[in-house]
Amino acid sequence: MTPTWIDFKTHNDGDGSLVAIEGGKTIPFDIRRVYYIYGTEPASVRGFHAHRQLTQITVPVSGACDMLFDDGKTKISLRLNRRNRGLVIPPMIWHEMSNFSPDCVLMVLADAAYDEADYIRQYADFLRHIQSKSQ
Ligand code: T46
Repeated sequence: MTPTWIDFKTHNDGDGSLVAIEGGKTIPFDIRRVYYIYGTEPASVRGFHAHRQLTQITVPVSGACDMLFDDGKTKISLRLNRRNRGLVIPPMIWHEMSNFSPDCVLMVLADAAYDEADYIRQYADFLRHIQSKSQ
């Protein structure tokens, strides 16, 4: 499993920095939804699910956190800590976020509206789906 990172162009003009993200251009899909996670504690752990269809890109616009990626065969831990770099979360990747810095604000760009039916929230169900696809 090789995670996909997207590096965004940073415009520095001496009075700060600006990063622009355009759907279908900077990132490979039209943005249908944006949400962000903040106010986490260092011990907070979130996620614990996979999506059936949804593709998302996470950008730590402040601070940092870890993201565990699990494709049912391999688990890798990734550190999100660059404000100008996004991590693609493709469908059918079990993911968990942890080790949040106190200032972490994790922005997420998604290619579809919120749909609870798209979530697989039980790990055993996730493994069953992976196994049924590989047969
Ligand atoms: C994901 C990771 C990275 C909504 O009402 N609308 C929304 O668009 C979202 C994303 C969530 N919610 C509600 C559903 C729950 O009642 O917000 C509550 C918290 O959601 P959840 O427990 O799924 O949050 P996380 O941090 O575990 O996961 C979130 C996203 O839900 C998920 O798609 O991939 O961030």
